[in-house]
Amino acid sequence: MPVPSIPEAAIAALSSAEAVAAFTGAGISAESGVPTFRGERGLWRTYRPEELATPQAFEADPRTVWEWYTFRRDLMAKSNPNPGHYALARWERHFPHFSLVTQNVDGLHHRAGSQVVYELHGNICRSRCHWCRKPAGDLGVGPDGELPHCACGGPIRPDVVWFGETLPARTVDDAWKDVRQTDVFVSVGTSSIVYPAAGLIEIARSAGAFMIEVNPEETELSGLFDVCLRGPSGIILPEVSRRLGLAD
Ligand code: BV8
Ligand code: ZN
Repeated sequence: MPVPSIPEAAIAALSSAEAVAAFTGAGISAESGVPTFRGERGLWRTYRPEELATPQAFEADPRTVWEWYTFRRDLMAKSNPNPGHYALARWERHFPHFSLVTQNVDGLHHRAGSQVVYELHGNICRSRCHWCRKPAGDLGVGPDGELPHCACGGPIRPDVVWFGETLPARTVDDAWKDVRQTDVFVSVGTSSIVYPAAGLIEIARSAGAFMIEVNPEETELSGLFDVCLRGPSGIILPEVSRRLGLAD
């Protein structure tokens, strides 16, 4: 695939930036083989979000919800970070202040070497009690199919944020504070549909950041960006690194 051209304005903004914030969605993991949520071969095509990624769905049918998460955990265990993840891990070491805010639950940013990752929607590899929130390692469905339970009697679930659930307060505070102060905001691989996460785009814009979107397609909020880099992040982000003189 030919490397799309990167406008000089984007390189100039990043070259002079003290603080850069990257905001990622499922699209950055697409080239790792992790299906996106809403795309052509998206995860939701097989299931509807209301059916599975909600506390009501879990309370009504924990086995089906666990089957979906076990399927996704197995998928993610077989997936590896791609050049897009590695580029952002490199940016963390390069920029004086760098923040990585992700909607993804696949843990691929950590596996690519990013040290500080704000996981707004949790992490699918971790589990916790649905009642007392006690962490439960990476517990899942037992070998003979028994569903895991906490000592308090509560059902154990994946440690992700479901629709209708609030995001982790401390992570939100830290991420929102960084985005308010960033010089450049780079949104990568998100359809900008899910809130409050997508609200970060408007926050960065109104804080005066230079706005860059990396996505092969237009999104609901593309109009808020100064530069839209239309292509796969696994190609575009390493090209931006090259233009910034960041050897791999
Ligand atoms: C909340 C974890 C306050 C689980 C996820 C009714 C009641 C309550 C709330 C709501 C409600 N109605 C609406 C809401 C708000 C709701 C919401 O936003 N709904 C949407 C659907 C409209 N939000 C919430 O519920 C949030 N909580 O509001 O709490 C509250 C509390 C109580 C009562 C009232 C309010 C919680 C939202 C978190 C949900 N959890 N994930 C799990 O993973 O199983 S969301 C899920 O969507 C993932 O985290 C995912 O990351 C996220 C966003 O999707 P994207 O990442 O953007 O992925 P998508 O597939 O959409 O797009 C991929 C993009 O990549 C595309 O643009 C594509 O073009 C691009 N792409 C493809 N290939 C590439 C690429 N880009 C670059 N390179 C490539 N190669
Ligand atoms: Zn418990």
